[in-house]
Amino acid sequence: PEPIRLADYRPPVCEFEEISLDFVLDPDVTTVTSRLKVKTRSGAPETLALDGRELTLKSIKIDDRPLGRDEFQVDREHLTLIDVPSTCLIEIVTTIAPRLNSALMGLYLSNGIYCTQCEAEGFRRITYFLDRPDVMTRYKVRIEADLASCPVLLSNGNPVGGGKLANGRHFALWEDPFRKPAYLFALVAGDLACLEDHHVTRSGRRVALKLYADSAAIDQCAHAMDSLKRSMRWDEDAYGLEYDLDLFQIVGVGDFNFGAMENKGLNIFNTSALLARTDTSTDGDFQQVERIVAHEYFHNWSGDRVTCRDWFQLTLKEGLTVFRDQQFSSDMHSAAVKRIADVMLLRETQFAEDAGPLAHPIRPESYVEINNFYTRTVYEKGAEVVRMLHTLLGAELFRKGIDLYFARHDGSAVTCEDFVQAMADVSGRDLRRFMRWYSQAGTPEVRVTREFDSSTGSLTLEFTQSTPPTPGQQAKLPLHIPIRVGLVGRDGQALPLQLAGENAKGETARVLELTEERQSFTFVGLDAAPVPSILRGFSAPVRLRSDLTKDDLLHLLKHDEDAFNRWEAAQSLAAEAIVQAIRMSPQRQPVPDADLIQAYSRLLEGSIEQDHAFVARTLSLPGRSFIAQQLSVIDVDAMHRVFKTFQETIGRELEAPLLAAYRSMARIDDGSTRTAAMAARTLKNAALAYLVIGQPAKFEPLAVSQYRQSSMMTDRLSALRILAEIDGAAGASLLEDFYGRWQNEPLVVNKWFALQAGIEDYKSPERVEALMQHPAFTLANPNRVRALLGTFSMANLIGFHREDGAGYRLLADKVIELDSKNAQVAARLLTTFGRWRRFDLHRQQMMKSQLERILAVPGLSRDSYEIASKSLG
Ligand code: B3K
Ligand code: ZN
Repeated sequence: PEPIRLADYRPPVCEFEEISLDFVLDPDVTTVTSRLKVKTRSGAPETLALDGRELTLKSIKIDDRPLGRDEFQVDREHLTLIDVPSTCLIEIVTTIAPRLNSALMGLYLSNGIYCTQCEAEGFRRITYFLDRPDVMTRYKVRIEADLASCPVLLSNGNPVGGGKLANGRHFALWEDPFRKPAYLFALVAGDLACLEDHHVTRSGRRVALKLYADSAAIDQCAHAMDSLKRSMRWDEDAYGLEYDLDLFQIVGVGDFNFGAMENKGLNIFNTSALLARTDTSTDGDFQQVERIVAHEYFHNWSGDRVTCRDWFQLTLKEGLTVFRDQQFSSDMHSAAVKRIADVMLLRETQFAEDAGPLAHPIRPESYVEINNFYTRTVYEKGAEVVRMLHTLLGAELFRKGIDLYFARHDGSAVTCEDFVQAMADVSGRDLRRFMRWYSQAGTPEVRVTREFDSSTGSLTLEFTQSTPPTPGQQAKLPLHIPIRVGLVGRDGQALPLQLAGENAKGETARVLELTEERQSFTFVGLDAAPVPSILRGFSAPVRLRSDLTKDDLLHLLKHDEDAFNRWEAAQSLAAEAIVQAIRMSPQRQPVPDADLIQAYSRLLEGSIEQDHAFVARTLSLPGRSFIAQQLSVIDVDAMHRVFKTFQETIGRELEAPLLAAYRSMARIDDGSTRTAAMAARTLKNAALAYLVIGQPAKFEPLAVSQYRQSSMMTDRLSALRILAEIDGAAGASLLEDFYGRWQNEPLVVNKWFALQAGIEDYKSPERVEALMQHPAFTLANPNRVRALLGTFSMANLIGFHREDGAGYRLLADKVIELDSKNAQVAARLLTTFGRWRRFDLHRQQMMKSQLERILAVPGLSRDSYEIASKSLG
């Protein structure tokens, strides 16, 4: 397959002023009639190549005249019409088979519910069309289906009619007044229950809110509804953006490739991103639902009203919308904890992506399959790039920039340049160098050293930046990097920051701007050498190497007014100790050093922090992937040993404060999902895990009683996970108990699969193999596949990477089996193999040969081909 290139972008040859779509729904033969009002851009007749895949063409008419066989051509991907008049009406009739659609793109069936997924290129599986985001059209839709099996018929926009037909059929008419690209089209039909509410906008308009789900799940929709109402209010308050239709609908379906989709006025959600109830969902699920509901809602402006010119610009809508949902969550809960969670995710996943064979800039320059580019880089690094603009301009100018962006481009399909230009125009700043963030891949490394001159009372910070080469990009240029800094005095005070040559302003935090390879900044007016606090709030997505000593870090952990950097200090201390222990293992018993343990103990005693989720985060060891990135060769066995010993030691040595924290958090926890109660549970369960790992025999009963007594999924699952991990007496029987209780709740069954797939031991390949034989396992449901195979391959280091290659074979077998059914999910699973060069030669060889085996599969999808070939390249 040939790559598609950004440089080859050409505007479409024609516009569609309007489309009317008529669906006659049937599982095996759905008839789609499309009427397109065409206007060529040249004003002259043009040849028109419409996109289409797996469609059965029934007839074509232009201005009511049926076309003869020699007036069009059809191949696997296009319907080409020759000499289309400059204005005309094209009518195309096709049929499709939703029941057979296992790719879950286009129109498919999920548990008897018809639903659509059109982003990125699913609309072409519904009808022939110019399926590209810069073709925006007004939609009129008619849906006809069986009344009994499909009482609910939905599409975008407003309902404008409907009624009963003969033979137990009925129909509905929908019209969307907003022009939109085809990827935002949606249709849903089925037997769905509805939860209704409403929102009154700031300007006083009443918007009806409807959430649809299976009747068995409708009692799990209240949290999503509440999240939606808060999102609508927040977007009005924070950005002055109001919803623009009288109706907003969300539908949850069980089979979905992604989290959710922002179709205009009719979002379609994976049930895993919509349903939440405290007995079936964890606190993490509650936060995830809130975040995704907000994200999709925010897309109504950043995505739907202003969309992308082409798919290379994907980060234009995704980076901005992720940034907006981060701000929202940060306002709803603890800002520090939210930032920490986001940075952890970025470093563990995006940094790894940026350091591997699949590295790409947030705006890629070419792709084989666009679905492979819904990545951590486009989303999360993209959000960091927007955040840097916010940091460089400040909140006020940033908001002005957003206002200008929406005012200028409302109703159109634009590029990343258009976004940055709005920011440049409101601020008068030169952002040309900043644009390199859009084209340059790889994680920049920023080094900083310091020199204190006691004779002049000045501290000089010397920065250098460099970005390592990535595939296809050897040489890198310097970037525009905002570095937020502060100085912490010897007594723990925040010192005023005065740069040489400036007047004193008294501020204790400020942003330094790196634009060159090497730059230094001198702070004056200092009595004694302070400890610099650099990259506060993680003000840029870079790897920071500083010359801070262990004492400096302990000082920051105690005193830094920036909560993120307090956490970061603890992480650095732990990471350093872990990496050292891995390097010397197995000759010596790895132990965390006494200072770290003492710092943890101080934190637990609660004298420093009142935010319990922050304490839990700060007490947690860094993620496996973050540590792995610091090793030249990933030694999974040594990593496992070291992490385990560290946890055991902390659990044993801090028994008393951990137990005290456990008890006091249990008292604060009122079983609600208020931020404070969730925070208490986070710390409670972190303490429980340490205690049980530290002394399994002694604390197993505590975990068992938590499992038995709590009615909250968060508590149950935490206890069960730790019990299964220590493999004691209770684990196996409680796993059975858990399944017995929840076997009819698909989302809970996913947790049951994921929990077992994630137990790190050497028996896991066999355990996962056996779980695949379980009657509840199916390759047809992406959530289940991700729960079992995704967790096993991404989160079970020693099991997946077992020396005999059993884990690799298992994954490759399933990727191959899945590829012909659902290539998107197969390709996603395959990305783990992309890390093969990071392991020892023996494992490299084994992973590489699985990649080669996959690549040799006849008829392999474009999706998997691209990932496998780039991974080997
Ligand atoms: N825009 C969708 C992603 C669709 C994925 C297509 N492969 C969800 C989101 O980011 O909001
Ligand atoms: Zn999005």
